[in-house]
Amino acid sequence: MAIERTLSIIKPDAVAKNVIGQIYSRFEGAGLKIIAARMTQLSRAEAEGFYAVHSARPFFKDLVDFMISGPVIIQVLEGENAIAKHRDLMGATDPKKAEKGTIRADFADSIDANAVHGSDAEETAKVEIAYYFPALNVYSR
Ligand code: RTP
Ligand code: MG
Repeated sequence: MAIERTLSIIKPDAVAKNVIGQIYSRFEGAGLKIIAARMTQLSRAEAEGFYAVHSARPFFKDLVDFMISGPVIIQVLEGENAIAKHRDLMGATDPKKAEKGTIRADFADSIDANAVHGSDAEETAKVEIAYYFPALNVYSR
């Protein structure tokens, strides 16, 4: 199986709930390595640019407002089949529909405040990693 990289964000609701460590433990428990990370408060322009693919959707403004409502932690995860593995750990977009034991089932409150983001395909992972880590200061071990 291929070693992949994927972009992960711990969203403002999960940072506010103080569950950063618990979420990191799930990544590590699944064999995903954190090879780059930073905590930041996104600007409106940064959040709009990141979610540009959703700019015509009715929930776009709420999504951007939510993403800039507090600090986030952004990381690059690396491992076998990392993109799909990470999405499995996250669970469905709507926490009400997320499988038991997933991050969103356990820590998210609503489809808007849903704890985490994860790249959904190889191409988007590449674009998203470059968006937040243009210099790619990653530390492969
Ligand atoms: P994400 O990009 O944040 O990892 O989430 P996702 O792939 O599971 O879902 P996506 O379809 O990419 O949507 C991005 C974020 O927009 C919000 N959303 N709201 N009200 C709605 O119908 C709706 N649909 C999506 C969610 O917060 C979702 O995480
Ligand atoms: Mg998405």
